[in-house]
Amino acid sequence: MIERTLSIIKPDATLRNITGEINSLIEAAGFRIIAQKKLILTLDQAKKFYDVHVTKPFYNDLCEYLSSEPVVVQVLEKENAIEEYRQLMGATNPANAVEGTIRKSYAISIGQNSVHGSDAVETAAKEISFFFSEVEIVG
Ligand code: DAT
Ligand code: MG
Repeated sequence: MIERTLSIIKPDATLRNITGEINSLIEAAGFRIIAQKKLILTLDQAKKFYDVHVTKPFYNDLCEYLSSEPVVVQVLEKENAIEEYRQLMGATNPANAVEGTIRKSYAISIGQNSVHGSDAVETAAKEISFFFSEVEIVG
């Protein structure tokens, strides 16, 4: 089934000017980037986006990090996009990421791990609508 997933190229990657390199990996893996924009999140927006992690000890650091510098948010479309993008991203901790994944290639640490991807159909729909209206998505 053709799916859509929400991807974020995080501050560590935008700061190092590797958005294009990451987009090349995304496109080479067969995803279509059907919406994309660069923005700086407010702390409140980052907290809302990551509210599922509110009880975690790393929540405050995570939200401050995500709102510290520009991010590129994008909608990716592909067969089985949600699971396949998780595979292309690699493990949350780059020390555990498989060769050839985005996080293995680019992540600095478990926190500064270069990319976000939705983890389920419901969260993908919620996260896409957090950033994009229907007219901004060109599938
Ligand atoms: P993922 O981004 O792979 O979906 P997650 O949803 O469990 O991982 O966590 C969201 C982000 O929070 C993750 O990309 C980086 C940060 N994070 C997760 N676990 C962490 C930890 N143990 N220490 C510091 N930051 C962590
Ligand atoms: Mg997650």
